[in-house]
Amino acid sequence: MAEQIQWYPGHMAKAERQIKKEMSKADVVAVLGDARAVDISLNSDFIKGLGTKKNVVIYNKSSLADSRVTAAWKKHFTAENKDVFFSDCVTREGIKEIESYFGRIKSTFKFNRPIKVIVAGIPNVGKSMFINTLCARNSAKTGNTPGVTRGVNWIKGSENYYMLDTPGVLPPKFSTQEEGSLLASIGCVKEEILDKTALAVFIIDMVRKYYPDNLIGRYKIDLEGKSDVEVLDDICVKRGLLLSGGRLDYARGSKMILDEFKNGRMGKMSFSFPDEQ
Ligand SMILES: Nc1nc2c(ncn2[C@@H]2O[C@H](COP(=O)(O)OP(=O)(O)O)[C@@H](O)[C@H]2O)c(=O)[nH]1
Ligand SMILES: [Mg+2]
Repeated sequence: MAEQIQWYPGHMAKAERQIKKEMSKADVVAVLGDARAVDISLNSDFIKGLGTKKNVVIYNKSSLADSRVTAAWKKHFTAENKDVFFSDCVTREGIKEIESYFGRIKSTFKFNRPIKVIVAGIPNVGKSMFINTLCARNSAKTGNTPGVTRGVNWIKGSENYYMLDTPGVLPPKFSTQEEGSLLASIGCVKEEILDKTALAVFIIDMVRKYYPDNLIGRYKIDLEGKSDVEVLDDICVKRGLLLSGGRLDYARGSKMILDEFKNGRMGKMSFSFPDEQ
C-alpha cells in the first residue's frame, strides 16, 4: 500500500495501561486472534509482556477460515504442545472444548473459586462476542469496527470462571506492510483512517493469489491477463457501481469489497499458513 496506515491512536496506549492494571487481578489471559490470520493476528509484544502469567491462545471466527488450513495449524500446535484453540461464536464451533478447558485449568489453581479470565487481543477478533457466548448473556458490547469496547466489568460465566472484556490493542508497529494490510482487511483497523481503494486492490491481489475461484465465482468475472485494478473495474461494472457519465464508482466498489471480505462473503479463506513440515 502506498499510504502508511495509522494504527496506534492515543486511546490504544490508554487501553494498554488499563489492561495491564486489570491483568494483575486475572488468573488466566485468553488472547484472541483471527483464524484467518493465525500468528499475524496476535499482538506478540503484548504476549511477551505477560511474563509467567498463564495464557491460552484462541483463534476465533473459524467459520470464516479455510478448514484445511485450520486443520494444518491444529496439527502444528499439537506437535508444539501448545494450548491453542479455534472457535466460532456464530456456529459455536470449539466453544464447549474451551469451556471444559477452563474447568480443567481451574483445578490446577490452589484456591477454590472461579478463575478470572481476562480476554485480550487486537480489535474486532470477537472478544466481546466470545465473552457473550461463554457467559450466555449480552453484557459485552460488540460491533464490527475496532474500538467498541470500554470500561471494566467482570462477568460470571459458570461456576468455573469469570471473564473480563478489554479494548482491542494493536502492536505499535506491524512486522510488514502486508501484515498490516491483512489485519486492516479483516477489520482490525478503524475504517475511517484507511485508503479503501488501496485496500480493496490489496484484497483482490491476495484473494486471486490463494483463492482465485472465490473471486471468479462471487463476481462472475474473468481474471486472465488482468491487473488488480482492472479486476476492481470489472467488479464495479458487474455490480452496476457507476457514477454520472459512466465513470466507475471506486468509493462504493472498494467499500463493498472490504465489507464482503471482512464478513466472509467471498467464502472461507485463510491467509497465514504453517511452515511445511
Ligand atoms: N462469523 C463470525 N463473526 C464473529 C465472530 N465473533 C465475532 N464476530 C463478529 O465480529 C465483529 C466484532 O466482534 P466483537 O465481539 O465486537 O469484537 P471485539 O472488537 O474483539 O470485541 C462483530 O460484527 C461480530 O458479530 C465469530 O466467531 N464468527
Ligand atoms: Mg469488544
